[in-house]
Amino acid sequence: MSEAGGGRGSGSSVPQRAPWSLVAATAALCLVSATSVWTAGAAPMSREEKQKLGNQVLEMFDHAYGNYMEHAYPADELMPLTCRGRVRGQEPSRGDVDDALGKFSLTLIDSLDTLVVLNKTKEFEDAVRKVLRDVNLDNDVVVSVFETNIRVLGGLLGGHSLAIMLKEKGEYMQWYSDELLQMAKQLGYKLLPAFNTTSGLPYPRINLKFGIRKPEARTGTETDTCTACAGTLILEFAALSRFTGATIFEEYARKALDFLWEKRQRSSNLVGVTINIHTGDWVRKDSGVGAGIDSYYEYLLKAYVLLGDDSFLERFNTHYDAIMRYISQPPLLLDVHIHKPMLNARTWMDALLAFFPGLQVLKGDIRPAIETHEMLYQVIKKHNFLPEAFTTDFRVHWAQHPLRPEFAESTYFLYKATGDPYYLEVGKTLIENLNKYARVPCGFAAMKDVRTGSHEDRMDSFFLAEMFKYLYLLFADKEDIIFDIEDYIFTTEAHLLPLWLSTTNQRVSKKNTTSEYTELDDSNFDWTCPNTQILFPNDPLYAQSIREPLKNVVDKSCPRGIIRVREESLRSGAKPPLRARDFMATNPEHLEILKKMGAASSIDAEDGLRFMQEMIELSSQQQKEQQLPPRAVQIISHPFFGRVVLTAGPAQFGPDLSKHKETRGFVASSKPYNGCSELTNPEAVMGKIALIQRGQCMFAEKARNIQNAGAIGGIVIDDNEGSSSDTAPLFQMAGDGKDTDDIKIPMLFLFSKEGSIILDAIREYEEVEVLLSDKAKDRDPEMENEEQPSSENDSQSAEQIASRSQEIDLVDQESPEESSVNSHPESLSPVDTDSAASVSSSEQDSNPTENHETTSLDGECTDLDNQLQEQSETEEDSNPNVWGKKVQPIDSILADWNEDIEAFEMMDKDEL
Ligand code: DMJ
Repeated sequence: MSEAGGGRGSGSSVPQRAPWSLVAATAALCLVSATSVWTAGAAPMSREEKQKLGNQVLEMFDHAYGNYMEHAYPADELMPLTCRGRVRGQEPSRGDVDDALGKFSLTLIDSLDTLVVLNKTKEFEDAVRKVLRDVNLDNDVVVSVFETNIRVLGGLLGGHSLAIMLKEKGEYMQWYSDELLQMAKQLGYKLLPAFNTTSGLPYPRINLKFGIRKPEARTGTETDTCTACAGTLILEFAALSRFTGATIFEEYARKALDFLWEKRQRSSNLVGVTINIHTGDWVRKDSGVGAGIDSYYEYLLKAYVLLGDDSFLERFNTHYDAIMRYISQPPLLLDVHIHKPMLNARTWMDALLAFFPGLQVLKGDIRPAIETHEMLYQVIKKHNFLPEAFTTDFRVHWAQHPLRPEFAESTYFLYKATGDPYYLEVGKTLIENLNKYARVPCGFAAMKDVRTGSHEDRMDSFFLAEMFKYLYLLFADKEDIIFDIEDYIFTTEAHLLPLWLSTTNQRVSKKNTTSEYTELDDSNFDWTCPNTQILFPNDPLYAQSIREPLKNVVDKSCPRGIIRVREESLRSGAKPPLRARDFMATNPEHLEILKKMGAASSIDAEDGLRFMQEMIELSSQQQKEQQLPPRAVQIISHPFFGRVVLTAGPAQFGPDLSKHKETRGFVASSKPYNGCSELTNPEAVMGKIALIQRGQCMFAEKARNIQNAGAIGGIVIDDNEGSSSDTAPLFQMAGDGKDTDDIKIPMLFLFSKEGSIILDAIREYEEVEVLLSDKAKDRDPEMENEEQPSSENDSQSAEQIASRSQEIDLVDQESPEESSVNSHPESLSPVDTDSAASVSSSEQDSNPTENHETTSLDGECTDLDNQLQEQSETEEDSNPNVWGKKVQPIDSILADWNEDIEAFEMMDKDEL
């Protein structure tokens, strides 16, 4: 029997759908009205093809979920390269990202409702039984309140929502008595102590066993949280209240939202990225729709849809008006300052904002959704995945990609809104890329670097919670799903909550603050629903006509200024503002302009702020440009067939792999293993790629010794046991201070964990062939067809390798105590793993300093673009880098801009 108070017990009938008010209803109409319309731009996709793609999604899900259950469960996540579970405390810490792991079988809980959506009802029933039998929510672990809410509380509630739906259908889950709901309630009470602040904003972390205050809790000293962290609770907390009748959850989540609303910057109606949970002061005053803020906006609109409370819609509309006014620069969405919203705060966008077109569809604002989605798709086509961050001229800024689902989510919603088969083709590309580049024998691995195609030993739970749901639903017809998806709303983690909750247990008082909202200019909503009902049936080419002018936006983009250029002032003949890239410390005119920037008019002040930002960004870019990008070691022999790609550090000597053809060969261990003297086994390494252990002599010396023995390349493997590119910054191997022109073979560096994958493969398969390159090459389908092992066998092999990797004990290997990074004589310098400032050859095509082809959105560069480009090129040519000289004279000016500088610096450190 459920302890759930006034909530809906199992077996009770599903209440009638709530009569939600106009906008939510029209938003829903946006989703359903156009699905049958075909626009002539893309050829329609046949039912057979859609089914085929749907089945492919099912097979991919089985591969991910099956490997998690077989090799990782009950751990929180699967490590798909080493084919084992990620258990917190047993792996090197990855920092904040580990705060999602609470030793509560995260991936299983996050996958529950996906199983039902994918029609795997039997598996769902088994999974629920496992959760009830195995999951413990009382662990002494400090977890993120935000992640625990969206993934675990949301996962349990989504599971409960579909469990009661199935039970009512009368076939499955007949034994179910709200047990998942009881777990959710238990978890809800565990999270409540986090709200014990004067502001009502939650602490960012909590100890599941000890809460916040107790000394054993090891948390509770934090002062800041992100806006999304405090503002993404209402759906789960209100659902928990309404399911159970315990109003406290909804009350706490509402209080946090009310506080954020009060603290919005009143003149711009924007919110910052981080806020002090005690004082309510904005800690970071930059504002966008991506990392740190994203789901705050999402939950305002969805809280209105789920709870039918007008105040949420009014708040959302007020913020949306500000977003469209300041942040939206179609097709881009660029962060600005909350107190100076005409001033961009960044020159790059993060991958999390890819959810925004989907939210715009729910709002009914289709045009900008189509534009931003198209821009994102072109970035994806260039790099196969959306890099974690990319610049306004579409170069990679942060190169990793943890298989995020936001773009698939927006693709699904845009297809629902437009019915344009183009979006089915987009989904097909996503499926192909996942299988081609991320699929490994034991699951799907995150991309460590989209430029090299290298992997990270990581498969986040949101990949199962969201990616497969959205991809499956994209290709599914109504009859392919066993319930009506329109009766549910998706949380930010794509968990499903029933819309009938809007009329159930409405005991929490609503705040009537209508007078606080700003009068909105109706013209901002010209494109909102219900207009789409008229637009699409009348003009089936609507979506295509919006995409058309953007078709070359990424490939042939003009170099963009770092900040919005005041075009009027240029066109009117006024002197363009001084840009950081043009600054010369020796030019008195420039120094005079700088002095003026500190005071004077608001235009001068704006120029000064922009200048400071550019200086900081350019100087960090300069540092990055001196670094070589990471390289890839791709295992191409059976059973890997190119599917495992390891991130490798480059060498400052030997051939540059981005300019030379890749080196392909079988691997062999050198003797002595450290490669520090003439090899005693030249016959073994002759014509092969030699494996050498790091330490005891210079990298260049190792290279010469294996080269003399006839090796065609070398891989240096770190001797620090357990080191991994997941947790340590990659570096490039420096020379020995002498002339290294005699070294003609390529050398790459692998950390110990990546190296052990190769060493274990040798033990298992003897003959292991690899490719050393700047970027992973396409897998060879012919090779795979020659011998097609089942994924089960592959997983088994990978698992065996993983288990044996603990036992490696090679000749000449130092004990871990003897070896330490500091004891190494080799000189090291960091490799740029997170930025594309140093780009691979394919990236250089879009590098403004290298690509002189300039094209605007519709194919031609404007005079303005050319003017700026010419100006910067001329001065750059005549003024080689003298950045050391440039930085000094502006120190005094910097003092005047302290607050903004701090904000910029923090932005640079920002992590998603
Ligand atoms: C998910 O956990 C959620 O979508 C969240 O809102 C932010 N992004 C991750 C996946 O990228």
